[in-house]
Amino acid sequence: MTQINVITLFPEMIENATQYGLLGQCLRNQLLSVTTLNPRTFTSDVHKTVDDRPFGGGDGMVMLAEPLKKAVLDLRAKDQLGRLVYLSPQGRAWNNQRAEEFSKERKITLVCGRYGGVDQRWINWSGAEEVSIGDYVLNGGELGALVMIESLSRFLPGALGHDQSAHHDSFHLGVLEEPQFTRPRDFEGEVAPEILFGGHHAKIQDWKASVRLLVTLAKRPDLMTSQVTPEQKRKAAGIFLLMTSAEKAVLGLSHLSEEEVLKWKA
Ligand code: 6GU
Repeated sequence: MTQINVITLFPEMIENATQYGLLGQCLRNQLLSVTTLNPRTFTSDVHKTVDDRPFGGGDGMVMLAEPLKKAVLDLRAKDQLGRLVYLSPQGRAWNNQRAEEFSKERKITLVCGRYGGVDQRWINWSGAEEVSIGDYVLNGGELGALVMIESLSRFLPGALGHDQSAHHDSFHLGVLEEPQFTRPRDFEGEVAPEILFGGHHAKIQDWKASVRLLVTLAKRPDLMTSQVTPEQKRKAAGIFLLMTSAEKAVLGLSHLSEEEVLKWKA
């Protein structure tokens, strides 16, 4: 079982948001345990102060080092600390590969800042590694912690249904997933791709692999990795060149030019 501790001034944000869907199932099935600690419970003054004005002035408040230090020491004393992370926009970027790496840890502690961040000396003292979930500013680390927890939970053995695996997900293979279709066959005049109804399992799998490459080329060419072989590219190009404009449209490939795909034929 993976143990994740979250140090946060808003424990309900973590406790509530982890109850749903596959993540909620991971918790109920004890693949994962998430506990919260509130730095406010580690204060000693009557006002339970957790922040103060920044030295030298500036916007916002800064979280005090002491309550965060006490929270970390409390976990360490119980041998529950594990890999220590501070969530901030200054951190190293999170991605699916790091989610898989973190899923192998037995214990993780995520520290959420609020206000204008935490006293730098707490970061220095704790040796926490900093993680960012993207290039935008959040009001606190809680949503980042939830993103980390949910994305790493997908890599826990038994987290996803049988036959499913985070290793088949987008990003893991360096390509996006193919579009999905279900009933009805015709929706608002758009018809699901014919090949999906033919019952040729191997042909369908081949076609899907090509569509994934085409979708990646169309939407996220930056993701295209060298893992994709020239043979796979040639196959995908061949399929694209035979598609009708209705088929391209239903797959979201209308804006992919033949010119671009032809480079794969060379
Ligand atoms: Cl992980 N935390 C905070 N507070 N802001 C962020 C972030 C994390 N990632 C991007 N911005």
